[in-house]
Amino acid sequence: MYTYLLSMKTILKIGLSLALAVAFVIPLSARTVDATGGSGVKEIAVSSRGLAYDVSEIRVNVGDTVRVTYTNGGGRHDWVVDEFEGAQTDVIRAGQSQTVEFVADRAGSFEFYCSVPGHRQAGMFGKFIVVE
Ligand SMILES: [Cu+2]
Repeated sequence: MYTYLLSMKTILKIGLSLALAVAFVIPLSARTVDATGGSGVKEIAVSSRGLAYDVSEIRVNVGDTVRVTYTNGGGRHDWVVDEFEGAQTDVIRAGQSQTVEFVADRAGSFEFYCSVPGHRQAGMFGKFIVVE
């Protein structure tokens, strides 16, 4: 019985450790935003913490009007996709957000990134995929 209780305690400890690990990992792991369903303007929220966006991949349909609101969680950053006119925020400060709107007028796999020197190289980028 004593051994059983001990092992239950150990199991609970391991469980708690795992739960904590998951709690720490989830907010840091970036998500995919699939906006290929539905119609109308595709509203997409992107934020960042440190040198990482909270979104690793955005998917829209060719011809979609895309409205990206970027919220800066710390530091000085922007959000840019070179291939689409208007897909660029200003470099904004911590706590600020800015919305840009553009038309995803060609299909392909592109990259969104932060244009502050060194940030893209440090991992501040993601995929912007326009589906035919
Ligand atoms: Cu940056």
